[in-house]
Amino acid sequence: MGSCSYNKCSREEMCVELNSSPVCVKLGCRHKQYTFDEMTKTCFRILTTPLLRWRDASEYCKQDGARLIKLDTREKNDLITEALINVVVDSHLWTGYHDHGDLYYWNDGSELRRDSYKNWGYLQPDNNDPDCNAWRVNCITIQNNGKWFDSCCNLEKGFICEII
Ligand SMILES: [Ca+2]
Repeated sequence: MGSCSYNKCSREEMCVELNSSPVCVKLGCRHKQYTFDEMTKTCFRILTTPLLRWRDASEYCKQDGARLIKLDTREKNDLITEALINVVVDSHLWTGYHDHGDLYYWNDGSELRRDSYKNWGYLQPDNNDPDCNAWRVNCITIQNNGKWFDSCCNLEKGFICEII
């Protein structure tokens, strides 16, 4: 027997006690422009307008009470890849991922470690971006095939936010 005082519901769920047992009831995302995925417990929003630089995209997400997405599991990357099929876009979208020196970080400050999930595109990261002068190729995009690329942070692109 348990109670809602010790519930393990996610932030998108509410705990109710049913016959003295805690049950998680799905609430959906608290921002209606976001889509909730049950399996990965992800609330995400794909934006193809406005096109923004990485830093501005990050700020845009914050206005939603969100952040640029952290693609830290295969399931989550697959979820977004599938969602991108329905988006008419052949360019790359910003993720919440950037580098600092030789290290890569998510925008929550956590480091991408050797054993972290990764889905780099062919020969990526190559510290190169054909669309700009290659001196700030430090922000990571996801293409609609799910592969990651390091790109110039100052290019204006679509992006993906998530509420955590
Ligand atoms: Ca690259």
